[in-house]
Amino acid sequence: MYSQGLNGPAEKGETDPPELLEAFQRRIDAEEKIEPRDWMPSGYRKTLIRQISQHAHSEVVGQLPEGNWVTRAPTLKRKLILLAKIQDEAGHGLYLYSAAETLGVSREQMIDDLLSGKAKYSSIFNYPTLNWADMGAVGWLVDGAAIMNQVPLCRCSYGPYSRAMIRVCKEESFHQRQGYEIMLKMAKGSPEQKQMAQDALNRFWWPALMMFGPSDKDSVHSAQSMKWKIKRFSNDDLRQKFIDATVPQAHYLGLTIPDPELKYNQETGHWDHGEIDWEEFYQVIAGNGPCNRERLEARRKAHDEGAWVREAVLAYNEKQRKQQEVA
Ligand code: BYC
Repeated sequence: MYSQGLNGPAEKGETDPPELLEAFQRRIDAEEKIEPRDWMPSGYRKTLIRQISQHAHSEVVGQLPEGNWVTRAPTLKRKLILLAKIQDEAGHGLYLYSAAETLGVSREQMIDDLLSGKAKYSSIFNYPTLNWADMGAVGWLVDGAAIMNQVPLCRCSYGPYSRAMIRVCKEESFHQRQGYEIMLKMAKGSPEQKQMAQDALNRFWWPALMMFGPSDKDSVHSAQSMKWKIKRFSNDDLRQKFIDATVPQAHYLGLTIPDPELKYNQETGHWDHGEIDWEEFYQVIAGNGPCNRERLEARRKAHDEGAWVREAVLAYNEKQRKQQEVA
């Protein structure tokens, strides 16, 4: 979407006045926040629109794998917790669309790009949620990976994005804990429940690692985004931090990470891991994952069925405006 042509001269800042570019970089280096009305390079604006809108879409599409379990949650309490979590994701989408709008893109445009299949959203949400333990694995691993990626975004150089991320991260932290608590219950439950937890871990481990994006050598945007302090860490560094934090949690659950090459490296103090299947990752982000079509279909259906609500809101606003004119 917006990134198409991101490598053209305008996007690299080559058409922006050099003195403005230098002054902008000085502000970034001095850790000043960039606000919507400030001058910014065209590539900075495009990168943020791309990343923030992808992030917003991920929050919205991310409700779907969990929505699958609302009617099947094992108890009323679990159902309420799950509903609250899903509602939080909708709220995150709202903050993020609002943050992207401050950059001059309309919400309609962003949503059109999602529904037409032009815009990306996180690869993880194209995997199915097959058993109740998947709700645990999603909270523990998916929200866990999201926190690892998003805590540094609280220090992103763009003010509205960084401020939105503070609240998002607080809520993600609750989501991660509720997921781990489900895993704990299942892993310490009956042999069948433990097997369900292991099965969920087996299916979500590698896709969770892919959430951090391609390896550093293949990440097209990282270098520039780090220079602009949109990103603070590389994809591989965040992935490694996530693995180092998560492996002991899996051990505590008594579960096995599905990576035979996973090994603690005494010299580096990190867990070395096996090769990620990048072919699978690129297939999923190209639209060919197990649930890509289903997810977009569900979003299109929701959008169509919500048309009357949007029309009613506009009609109400128009009525209010007319009444104020008369008064
Ligand atoms: N999935 O140069 P790179 C959540 C794309 S929601 C799909 O490294 P960048 C939650 C990338 O966009 C979690 N696409 O890019 C919600 C680029 O394509 P384009 C969402 C991916 O931007 C509900 C290309 O690959 N979090 O937490 O520097 C329930 C090259 O990549 C993915 C965010 O969105 C992927 N996994 O780095 C539970 C966080 N990875 O645009 C939880 C904000 C890469 O050139 N985003 N691509 O066509 C980011 O931090 C960065 O955008 C990324 C990628 C680290 C994801």
